[in-house]
Amino acid sequence: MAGGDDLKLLGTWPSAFVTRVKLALALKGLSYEYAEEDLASKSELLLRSNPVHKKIPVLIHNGLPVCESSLIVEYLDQAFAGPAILPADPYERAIARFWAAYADDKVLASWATMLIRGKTEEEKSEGKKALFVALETMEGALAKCSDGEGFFGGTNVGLVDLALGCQLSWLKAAEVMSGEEFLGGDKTPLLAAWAARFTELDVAKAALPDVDGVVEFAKMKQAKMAAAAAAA
Ligand SMILES: N[C@@H](CCC(=O)N[C@@H](CS)C(=O)NCC(=O)O)C(=O)O
Repeated sequence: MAGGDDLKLLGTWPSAFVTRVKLALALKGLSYEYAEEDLASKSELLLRSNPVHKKIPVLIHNGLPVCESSLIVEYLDQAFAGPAILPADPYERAIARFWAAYADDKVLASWATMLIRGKTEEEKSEGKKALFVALETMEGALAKCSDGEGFFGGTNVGLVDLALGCQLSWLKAAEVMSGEEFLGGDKTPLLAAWAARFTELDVAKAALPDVDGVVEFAKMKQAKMAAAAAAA
């Protein structure tokens, strides 16, 4: 880390958004202090650092807070040396941002609906269907972006790899909980190989949450939602 740089990350362990930032920090070889937040009782530091959304992750760099996981990743890429996360070429940069946003808006939103946000069985089932569609679309994006290399960023892990890679424990948990295969089969063979490759990276081993832990967390969220619905 550059001399005198003080980095602190506010997060929660299961959050894919936090995992994305942890991956970027690991990729850049940066050491940082990590503070686990209790979202039921947010710390003064979190409320002061992200007064608008009051959400994690927040990265605090030398006392200055940066909010929103994708913006934090871009900030880290610009503020620190190390492997580039965004492409240098403006057009490729725009394409990478497009697919990273798609990974959030379609992939993440779909498994979240299926596992923790969907209120009815119908909503959950719609989430599952949308997840298959979104992953098939990402399969096409991988074929185009990787140019025959191993990652969305080509030979290197880039913005889209982080955006989808941070979701891998949740996608595995979705497979465990539903008995469906989301990554693999004849629809997403490239994506399945990419996921295996990504999971083997040291940065992924250091940052991805434990799948069993995520399954337990999702079940706990589902039980809470069911109890709230029964009480309503
Ligand atoms: N768009 C945000 C989403 C962050 C987010 O949704 N964080 C959730 C946890 S995964 C949170 O802090 N929720 C607390 C709340 O909504 O009060 C990002 O990319 O950082």
